[in-house]
Amino acid sequence: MARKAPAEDPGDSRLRVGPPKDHAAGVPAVTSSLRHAHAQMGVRRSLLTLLSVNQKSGFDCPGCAWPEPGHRHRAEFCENGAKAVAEEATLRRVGPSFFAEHPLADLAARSDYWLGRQGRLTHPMYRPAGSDHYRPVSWDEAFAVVARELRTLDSPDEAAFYTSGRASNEAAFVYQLFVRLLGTNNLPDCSNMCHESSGSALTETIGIGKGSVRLEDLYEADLILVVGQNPGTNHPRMLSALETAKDRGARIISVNPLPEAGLLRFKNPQRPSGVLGGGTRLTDLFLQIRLGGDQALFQAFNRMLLEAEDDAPGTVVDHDFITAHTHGFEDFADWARKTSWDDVLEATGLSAREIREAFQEVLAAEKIVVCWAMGLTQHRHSVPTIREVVNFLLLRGNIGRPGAGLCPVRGHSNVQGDRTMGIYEKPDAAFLDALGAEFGFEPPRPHGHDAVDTIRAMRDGRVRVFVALGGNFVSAAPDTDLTERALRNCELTVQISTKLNRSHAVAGRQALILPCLGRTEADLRSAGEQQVTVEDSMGMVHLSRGRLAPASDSLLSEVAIICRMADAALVSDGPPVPWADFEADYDRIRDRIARVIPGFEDFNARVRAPGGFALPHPPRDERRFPTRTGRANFSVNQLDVLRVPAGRLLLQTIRSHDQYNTTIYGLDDRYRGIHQGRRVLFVHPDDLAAQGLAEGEPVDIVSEFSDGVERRAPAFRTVAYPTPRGCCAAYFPETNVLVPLDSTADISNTPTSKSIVVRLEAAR
Ligand SMILES: Nc1nc2c(c(=O)[nH]1)N[C@H]1C(S)=C(S)[C@@H](COP(=O)(O)OP(=O)(O)OC[C@H]3O[C@@H](n4cnc5c(=O)[nH]c(N)nc54)[C@H](O)[C@@H]3O)O[C@H]1N2
Ligand SMILES: Nc1nc2c(c(=O)[nH]1)N[C@H]1C(S)=C(S)[C@@H](COP(=O)(O)OP(=O)(O)OC[C@H]3O[C@@H](n4cnc5c(=O)[nH]c(N)nc54)[C@H](O)[C@@H]3O)O[C@H]1N2
Ligand SMILES: [Mo]
Repeated sequence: MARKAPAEDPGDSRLRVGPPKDHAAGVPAVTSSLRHAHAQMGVRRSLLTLLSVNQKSGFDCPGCAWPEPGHRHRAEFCENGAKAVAEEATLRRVGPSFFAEHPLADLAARSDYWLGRQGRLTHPMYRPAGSDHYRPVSWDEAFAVVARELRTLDSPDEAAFYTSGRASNEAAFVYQLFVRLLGTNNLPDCSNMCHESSGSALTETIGIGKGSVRLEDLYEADLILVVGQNPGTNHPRMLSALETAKDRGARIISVNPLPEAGLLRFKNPQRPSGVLGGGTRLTDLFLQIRLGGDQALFQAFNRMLLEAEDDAPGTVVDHDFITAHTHGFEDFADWARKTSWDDVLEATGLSAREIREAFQEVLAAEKIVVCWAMGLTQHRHSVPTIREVVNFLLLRGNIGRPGAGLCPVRGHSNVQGDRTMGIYEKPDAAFLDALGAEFGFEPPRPHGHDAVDTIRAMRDGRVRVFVALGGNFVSAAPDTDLTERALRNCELTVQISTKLNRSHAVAGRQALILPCLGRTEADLRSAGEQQVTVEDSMGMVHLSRGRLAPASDSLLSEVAIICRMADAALVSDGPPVPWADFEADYDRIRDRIARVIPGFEDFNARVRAPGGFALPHPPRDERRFPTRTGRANFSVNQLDVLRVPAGRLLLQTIRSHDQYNTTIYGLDDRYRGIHQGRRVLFVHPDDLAAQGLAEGEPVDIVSEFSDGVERRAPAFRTVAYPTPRGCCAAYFPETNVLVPLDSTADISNTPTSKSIVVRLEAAR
């Protein structure tokens, strides 16, 4: 399968490649964010908008899920948060005349960058079967189309309802309620492609699929491992937290195939030393690991910890904790002692000296936090890798005490909250029982489809209606060509969106675009101005209130769209749900959440306290582990060493500094030295030489998988880069075409977007 590069994509003459940077942020970040904001919003609107990001009475930054510190700076936003805000608060508009001018085929040929730049969607639009254009429809007509198509299905399981992690708690709660009243658990979400491996591993081992630290724990840690994460770009506010931790004496080890700028050194523009001086050196030790080598690294640490304990009994391992709170230690320890050094060195690509040096840091630290993101979650063996991180922390009692713990750093600003609200294809019985009791119905029990299974089901005609609450499914999902065919095979696709994207262009036989308010906008309902709530990466729940005038008078809030859709689509003899009341006053929704979901008791009152409230986390709060054994579970994990055939490379697909997932803000990746181009492939210079390629030579990237299908991403320019031998990197979503649908992580079923076997061919 070959796929043409979109016409206005670069990979062309304008691309410039310079040396990568060794530090993040500082003054260039401030100027870059202001330039971007001014271009989208104008100067006055920029200042008003940016000053209310993450303030106690303002809106939650739609950027990432990093928590806000208790005491906030005047401007608690970062360069990339500012870009996320500008992207939504843009003054550009995509209205009916735009759709009259551009047939679907034209839109489908455009790049994500071009589509995103067209602006905010203003009107509900409908593409009737057989038409090559969207035309405006009324909201009532739109909901009637959804109702009609849902009713013609043979089973509610022929519909799937995707959620991207920006949806508020209130929207997510009414959405899953609607879907379950309809009779299915087909609730795939972006988590399936993101932190699902973390959720799977943590639920099994500690009993809750969420991280166990608060911001204060980072400040108090002796040692922080930042593994498989690029915070300088994706969680810039985390750099301030790491800086504070450093001020208080923490050591930091970064584990990453790439020397990411933000990890090495940080110039905080909110400090004089960050503006004028050299900033703070963040990383004390950088382990340049091979892709997928982390399981081996943590197994090696675990073996060394056990051996150090043998040498000096009672000094290394926390026996009291292990005895009182854990299960499976003996089996784990027997297995860990057998870890093969040869395998460790091969899998990690590190030297024994580097591993020993890191281990000295580990041994010297009483309180350890491990942070991670997509570098750990998007491999075949991601779940065992994260289990091994849990083993590592359990050994020394580093879970459930201050300054220590597990810190999976979430992506979308409310992805964690959406899961808490029941956006999950495998809901547990207790949740369904509570939901059914509250609303007087019997929720469906069989598990539904996750993201990958939804694509298979659409491809095979088993799912015929696809509804998306936000996101850009077609570009975010793996195996782009197959996913496009799957979506086009649907009878109806419905996108609830703020901005134009590829998922509007690659549509079912009928398609709807339902434009909604964004976080930054005032949400005026009949009971007055509404606020929504979100949960950050550390389980803090707080309010978010938009201030800006909506992008168009025709927009509805996500909550209103879902309530009206439910009201239109559900049969009238079902249990009575006051959809109109929910839509009028979100407090009514929160009252129900309070009765269904543990930890939300007295929700409306508590969330109005300054800063919101913390959800309970039994392992963190009381060292209670609600697992099947009632204890924290050590696990035994077969070591997976990713071996690649001769002449092949392992490709990871990553974010540039100028994108938010499938939203492309611009064509630069400043920290990695890339300007005005995205079709670049970062390769070790020796691998380039071994392949007989010159730096800068255009190549096709061809992925090889056991299904025998040849997947090709054409015309990438090679960049000699400090990545480990045998490992290369390129940006997503351009490379999603290479990720085979059936190449997923064991257990979590997450696409293996960080380890794809590829060969390079001189471009045709
Ligand atoms: N500005 C901005 N912010 C964002 C996003 C965005 O696109 N733009 N996306 C949001 C979302 S949804 C998410 S999930 C997060 C993503 O945040 P990240 O996970 O930081 O994002 P990626 O670009 O996928 O970077 C993965 C990092 O892991 C490293 N890595 C890859 N494979 C391995 C491995 O096998 N081992 C180790 N140790 N490291 C590895 C890569 O070199 C890279 O540094 O960011 C969120 N925040
Ligand atoms: N190859 C590869 N693929 C990946 C990844 C990778 O690292 N490599 N990362 C994966 C990860 S971690 C994730 S989370 C997914 C992301 O997958 P998604 O969440 O599906 O994708 P986004 O690009 O974040 O979605 C952007 C769109 O969301 C809409 N939007 C923005 N704000 C709002 C809002 O407030 N409300 C509504 N209703 N719509 C809104 C806009 O229309 C915008 O175009 O991609 C995954 N795909
Ligand atoms: Mo994500």
